[in-house]
Amino acid sequence: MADKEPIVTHVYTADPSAHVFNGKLYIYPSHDRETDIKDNDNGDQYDMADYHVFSMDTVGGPVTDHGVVLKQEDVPWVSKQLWAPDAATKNGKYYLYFPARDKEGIFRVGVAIGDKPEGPFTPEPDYIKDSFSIDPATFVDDDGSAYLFFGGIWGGQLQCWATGKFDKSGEEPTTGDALHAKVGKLTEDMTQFASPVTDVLILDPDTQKPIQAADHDRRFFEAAWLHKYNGKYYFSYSTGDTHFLCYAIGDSPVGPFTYAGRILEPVIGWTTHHSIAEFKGKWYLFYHDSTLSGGRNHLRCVKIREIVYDEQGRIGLAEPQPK
Ligand code: FUB
Repeated sequence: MADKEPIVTHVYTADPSAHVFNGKLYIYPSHDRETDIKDNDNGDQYDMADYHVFSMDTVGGPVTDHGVVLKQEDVPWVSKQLWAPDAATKNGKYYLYFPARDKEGIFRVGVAIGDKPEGPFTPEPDYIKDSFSIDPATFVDDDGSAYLFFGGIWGGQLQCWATGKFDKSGEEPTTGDALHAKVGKLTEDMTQFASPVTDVLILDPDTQKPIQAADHDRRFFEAAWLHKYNGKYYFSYSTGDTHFLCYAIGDSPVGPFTYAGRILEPVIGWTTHHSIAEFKGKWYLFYHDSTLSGGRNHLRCVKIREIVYDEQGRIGLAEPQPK
């Protein structure tokens, strides 16, 4: 089975967040770039400085690169590292959510606003109050309620917020409950949290207790994503150091979710990060690997695979993943 081709090869892309706006498929990825920074567990090599938006009318058809829609120097609070973004629409506006380090080196989440899905986007002057860590992912439910999921451990600093205040010596626990992703409801204008953020609980289907910290094959690491299928809410995520994309199913957008399985086995490159969306009656997994750069972790490329659901609502790949 041949591997999938990258959707574009003229730039490196990663962390694809896909949405259908006005009948067109839009992808909001990270824009990877060359750097001399050596790979480390802090992720310093992911030194991105701007975002492009891509769109297409059909999966597998031509892809339009809408160019740079937001750049680091235009965001007053940012010092570096524009990591995985996402986008949402409400009230006729489009919102680009993005994580970056503030001037003190602490990851925060910002929002930039535009009139069109392809941008450009004008950043709010400061980050979202009380935001922290990385990988924002939005979900707007059928009733118009909007949520922002986020969090990532190790370089993403989630472990530094165990007490509610930033502590740079914080470490991932080795026993007890795993660290949880976070979710907050957004205000009507989409620019702030409407209430304090809460934990995204992923329960073990056998014990109905939270997945444990030592369970690296199933615990949340980064790359939160929420989608809805057949009235159920699907929370999917990366397990990081074990390199799986997993998912859990719940009855509410804010959880709890019960662990349901793996979507994707490890890809070439250290990170794995995805989104899931329906387009023209089919469901797709948007993901990345490092094949375009010959395996360099920080130079990745976005790919697309069809997914299918079985009668129990379990996710499978439409075609098997090559070994
Ligand atoms: O692209 C930088 C970081 O790598 C993302 O924020 C993580 O999810 C991982 O893909």
